[in-house]
Amino acid sequence: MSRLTLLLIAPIVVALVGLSRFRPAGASSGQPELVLIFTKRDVMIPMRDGVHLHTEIYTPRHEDEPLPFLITRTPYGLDDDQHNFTRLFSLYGEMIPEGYIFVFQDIRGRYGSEGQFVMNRPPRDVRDPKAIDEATDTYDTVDWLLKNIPNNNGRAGQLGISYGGWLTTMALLDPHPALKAVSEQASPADMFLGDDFHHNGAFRLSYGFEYAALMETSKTNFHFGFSKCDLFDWYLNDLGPLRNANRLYFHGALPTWNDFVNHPNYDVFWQTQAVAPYLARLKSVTVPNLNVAGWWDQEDFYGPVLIYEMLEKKDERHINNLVIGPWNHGGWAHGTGRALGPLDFGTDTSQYFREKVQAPWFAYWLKGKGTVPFKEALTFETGINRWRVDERWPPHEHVAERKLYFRSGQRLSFDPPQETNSQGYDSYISDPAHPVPYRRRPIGPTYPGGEWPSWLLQDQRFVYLRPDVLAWQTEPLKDNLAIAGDIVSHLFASTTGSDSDWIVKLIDVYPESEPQDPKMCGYQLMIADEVFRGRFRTSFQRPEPITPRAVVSYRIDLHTNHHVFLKGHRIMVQVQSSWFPLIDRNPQQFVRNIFQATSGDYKTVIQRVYRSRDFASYIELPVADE
Ligand code: PG9
Repeated sequence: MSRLTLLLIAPIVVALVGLSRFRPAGASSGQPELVLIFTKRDVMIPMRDGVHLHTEIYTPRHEDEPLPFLITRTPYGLDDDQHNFTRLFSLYGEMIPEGYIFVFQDIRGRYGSEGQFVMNRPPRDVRDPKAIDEATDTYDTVDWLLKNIPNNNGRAGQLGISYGGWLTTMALLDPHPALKAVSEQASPADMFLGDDFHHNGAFRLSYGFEYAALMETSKTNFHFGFSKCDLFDWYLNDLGPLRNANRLYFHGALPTWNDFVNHPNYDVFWQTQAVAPYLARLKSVTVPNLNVAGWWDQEDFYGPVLIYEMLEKKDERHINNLVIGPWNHGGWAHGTGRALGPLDFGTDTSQYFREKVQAPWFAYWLKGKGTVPFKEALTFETGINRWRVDERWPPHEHVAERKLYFRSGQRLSFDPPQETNSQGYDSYISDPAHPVPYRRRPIGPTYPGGEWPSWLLQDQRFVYLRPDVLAWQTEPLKDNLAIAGDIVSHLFASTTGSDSDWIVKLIDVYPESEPQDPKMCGYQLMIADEVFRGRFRTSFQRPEPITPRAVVSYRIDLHTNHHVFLKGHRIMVQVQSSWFPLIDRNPQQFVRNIFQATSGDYKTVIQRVYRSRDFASYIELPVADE
């Protein structure tokens, strides 16, 4: 088959299939064209400890020149169609014409592979020659491929999204010399501080519960059977306090849920699983790595940015690069990326990434073709909707930190407040029996599908003016206001309880008149958001009660961003103390372990957010020259 035919067929293949993890099994047709392009081998590759991993290897039929391997490792199954070809090809349509030996592998203990699955298996003790981890499994796989698959060019690349991204990051800790390029995409980096399972110590209830059930009920994906359609209601009333999860539903059978219960603080368990210490030990970056993240990633935004930053410190060759686009979790890998939620970006962002960034990037490093597609950091500037390249991220030149203060009368201003402490605060009652929903009800299951993938873009008017959600906003902006870099919120707050959650949301408020796009009229679009669990304000290892009524200062990282608040828009900040059931309810009185709290431990409290001269709450914005 000629390269021209491949070029014509590959896009059809992409159109035929969807993203397998989010699609109900059997919902898509097969991929007959792939059978014409590839021959398939199904093998069990032996690892150093004797465990065999199920692997599918696809070699282009009509290629004479030696080709590199492109490896995807996954815990979610290869999802073969009726021709026994994996539907994971849907992710790589733009790379098929270039010519690679595609390799797809079930990781240890999942689907067709032997061994035991361990959620985010911590890296091994390197002093133990018999020890295994995801890095050794990748190493052994590459080694076997080089020796057993003919006509390879001695190079391998690896890429993956989320769990697959994390597996890719793990491979970097001990890379096989033939591993010449990787792309970690939305890899979690720390499950206690910022990714799927907790944020700043606050437990991601719906995700943690449903994901533990998904992965550890059987060797294959499993969806927990909820008895209600509105999971807000289910988690509040059918589950109730977290201790009921094992008593009523899991019965101690899910290792990951038990780990949540037994490790409520940032102890050695979470620390040895976090990737930062291992990346810190690397002497230098030796394998080119394309880190990929999405501005509205509902699962893992913290991870890829942290991994980029950690590797950047030892990247003498400038081979550690960053792409952040206007995407949800994995959104760059499928569809055009022209729109997300209510937004139209005016350009096919995902298509652009796959065609003009990812494909040439691997072609360059694995086949020595063309040039690197961009230098250092490529980010999509939302609001104004354009790609920008920077020589570093966050950019330093032409960016100044400015403080946007909370003021009286629900205002936000760059001028600090002057009120005394006794006058300068806003207040609300936080009642754990009536938590604030994190997205519009009814709230469906996380997987499959539903509104989970785009909830971060929902109009925040659905909670605006609730008595337990405070809001402050600027006047309509006289000019565009661009931000590029790290946003931090500094909150001065008190509670009548002895523990508390603080959720901060930075919002772009559209004007009351949007004739071009009426659905956006007055829309409250979340640009950045985060939760902080008050008990961890001085240490994530050793939580401490909050002194009731004491004013406490919180620094809450709202992460990096690249956005333009357009002329006529307003900037808004909302603060609340629950975000349910995304985050479990804080009992609002200090208990040793929230996973063991009883119904009686949950208390209603009065919260104050200060905006006075001495306790001036503000958002630190990286304001950029346009
Ligand atoms: N966000 C998912 C995940 C990754 C790693 C551990 C746990 C969950 C995923 O999409 O793969």
